[in-house]
Amino acid sequence: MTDTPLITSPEHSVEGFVREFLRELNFTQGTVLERASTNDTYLALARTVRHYLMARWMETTTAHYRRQPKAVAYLSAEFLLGRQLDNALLAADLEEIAAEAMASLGLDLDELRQAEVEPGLGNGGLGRLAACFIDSLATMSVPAIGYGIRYEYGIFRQTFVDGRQVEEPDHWLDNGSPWEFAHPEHEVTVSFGGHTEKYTEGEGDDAVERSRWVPGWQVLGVPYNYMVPGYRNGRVNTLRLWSARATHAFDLKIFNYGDYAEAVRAQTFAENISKVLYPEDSTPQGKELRLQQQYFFVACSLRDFIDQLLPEGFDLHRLHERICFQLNDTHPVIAVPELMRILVDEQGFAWEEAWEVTRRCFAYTCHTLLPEALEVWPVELLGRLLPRHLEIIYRINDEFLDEVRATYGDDELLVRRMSIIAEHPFRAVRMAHLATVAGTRVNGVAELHSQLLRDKVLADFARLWPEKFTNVTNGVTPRRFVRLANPGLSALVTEAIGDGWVTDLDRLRELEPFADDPEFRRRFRDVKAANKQRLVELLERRDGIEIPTDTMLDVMVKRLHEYKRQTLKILHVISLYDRIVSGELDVAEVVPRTVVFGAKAAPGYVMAKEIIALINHVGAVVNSHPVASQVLRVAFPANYDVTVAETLIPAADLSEQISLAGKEASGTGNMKFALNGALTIGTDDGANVEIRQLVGDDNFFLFGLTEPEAAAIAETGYRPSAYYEENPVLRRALDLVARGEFSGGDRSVFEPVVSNLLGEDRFMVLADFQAYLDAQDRVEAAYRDPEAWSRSAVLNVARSGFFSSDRSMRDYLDRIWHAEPLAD
Ligand code: GPK
Repeated sequence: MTDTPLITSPEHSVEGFVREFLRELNFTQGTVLERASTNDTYLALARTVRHYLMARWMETTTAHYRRQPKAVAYLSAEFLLGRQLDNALLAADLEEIAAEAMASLGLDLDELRQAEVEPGLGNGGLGRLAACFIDSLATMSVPAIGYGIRYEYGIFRQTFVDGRQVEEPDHWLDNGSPWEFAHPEHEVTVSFGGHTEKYTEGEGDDAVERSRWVPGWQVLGVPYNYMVPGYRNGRVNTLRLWSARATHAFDLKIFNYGDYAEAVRAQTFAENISKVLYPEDSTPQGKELRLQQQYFFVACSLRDFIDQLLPEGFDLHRLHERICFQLNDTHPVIAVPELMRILVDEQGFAWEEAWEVTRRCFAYTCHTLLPEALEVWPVELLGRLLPRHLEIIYRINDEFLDEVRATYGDDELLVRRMSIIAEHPFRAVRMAHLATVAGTRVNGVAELHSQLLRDKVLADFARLWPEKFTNVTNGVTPRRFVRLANPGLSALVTEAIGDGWVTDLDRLRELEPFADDPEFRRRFRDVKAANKQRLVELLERRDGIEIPTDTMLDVMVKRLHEYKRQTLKILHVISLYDRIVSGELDVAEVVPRTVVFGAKAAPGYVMAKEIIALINHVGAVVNSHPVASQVLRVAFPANYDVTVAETLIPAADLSEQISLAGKEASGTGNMKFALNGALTIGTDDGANVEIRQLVGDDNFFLFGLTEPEAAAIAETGYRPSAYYEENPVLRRALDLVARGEFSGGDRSVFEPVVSNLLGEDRFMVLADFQAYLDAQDRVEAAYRDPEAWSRSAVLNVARSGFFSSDRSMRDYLDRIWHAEPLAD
């Protein structure tokens, strides 16, 4: 590589910023200030900020290439980034300069921020975690690259019609996407279909049987690069998302036959691969296009890493010294046979040699405990789409099962349980097994989750390879979720302990003494009140929802899933309503509260959508009841996303983390709330366990069955109707729903929800109902004492530094990647 002179950044001043901005407006947007639309202005602003990061980006990329340190490639089908402008301004230390510069031109920075459409390239926790991780890696100067898919349509936009979820396409690219850089010159060809052929290589004693893939069709992957700026550390890493295009040869050939329509159809077919994000969270549908997406992006990414990021002539026997490919759940696991194929078929490695390298290059993170969330691909489908990969998987499995038999003897039941290939109900590839066999490490995402992986979900594997299994508790980036989302709290904390916490979140501990300082607590409450005001304004502006400013803000935001138990929360609301309306509770005795829900349901998840409708219908009745609405309000803003989270979480008093114990792998929303000074009401599940240990029992409202208790009940046979029969409060709440109180008297509307709870209740809502109500009584009592409550809230902030994704990254670096930050 020759020494090219690096560009210099624009001048770090208001004048410099204004100059660059106007240049962008004129030269790139082709307009002038007087005639510019908000979108023109936003785009010019975004590009201006981008220019300040550009030199750092080029320097970082060049340094990685020149120095070839061990790097991390985070392979993830989802990156739920959230808006980019704010984060870029923060990273480049331009917040004040940009605000002043815009003001000097008569523009409002805040208003321009609102013009950004967030890239919703993920479903929920898993995708947002990936975004937090790449932020931390950049901030910690770790050589890392994120690889994923540039979906043309991200997670659907949710609207409500008669309280029911309706999905609309997410046109996030329509107004232009100033944060991406397309590199068509680095396109990669990806093959699919066709068949394999056996052939003999060499002669006589040296002859080896080999297999080669004769693909049936191909598409191109075009990389789009995104900056991943570190927080004021002069580093900018890269996120590379792949977009599918038709191959030139393919359509040319058809064009030559004169079938224009067919050629265009072929193009559409190819481009469909990166068209839309599948909106299922924890419930994969096994669709062919989804497997195409998975193979498409990992094939592009491996090719890219080998061809673009390694020096020419690099000896791939040493690949593991340069890279760890982290598999974010099973979605990218087809990368394992793909690397084997590259090494064996393309590079001529012996099988054993290739396997040795491959198994050292991958590590696997599991994000679930639900059996239905573990991906399997029908052998028929995988063999049709990727015939060579299926052969490779079979061979990996054969050798693996030999090892199992060698270790345990001919225990065929065990062999069948562990096999990468499931036989029933149809022959299918178990991607979690493949990942576990191939990975150097397998990790869960919270202590309890990792324990349950070892003891239950992957117990056979943990017995065979105990050293493979480890835990890395999730984390969240303090830049986005405290510093940006909660400027009031950030300023207060910085005034108290300095600003080191932004990159060293453990330093929040230094706040502990301030919990006993009445003046600090008063200011903390002022911040909370201001954040509530900000939320009130957002909901009014965005949704036309009116909520009071001065009530306890009780928030449950997360994907709608039965195991997360939004039904338990709404039953609590119903019960409160019932007791108020019946006169059992006097409004004067009730702590006024506003319950806010935010949740998208997978479009095909019928029960989840019924629960959304129930929440909305209950909300409508409660909010319009003259007495109940004095102390109880329900708000369910549609289309909960990262942007809403950033205003909602800092305003919350109470964080609802009420999954059935043993079902939520970790949770990350729970961490964001604690860090922003909400108290948690939660079960002994996921990372709640660690949150409670850290913040202390007195500052956390624990309730409900433990995992072993729930497992024991399931074992002996759970009878939800028994709870209904024995508990009059529960009975009244459920009867209200059944009688049509929230459906205009129509008993049929919510009958499926009610009968599911009474008949099956897979996640034991009824078993935990009373414990939850009791815990809510404790919440009320605690909230009545503002001094004690705010003391607890401050302690939650002070003791949650562990949940920084910077700490998660250190754990991955030490336990899994064996890589380190690249010194200047
Ligand atoms: C887990 F299996 C999955 C999935 O498909 N999507 C998803 O967001 C979540 N997750 C877990 O449900 C959370 O408990 C966890 O905090 C998050 O992944 C990140 O690990």
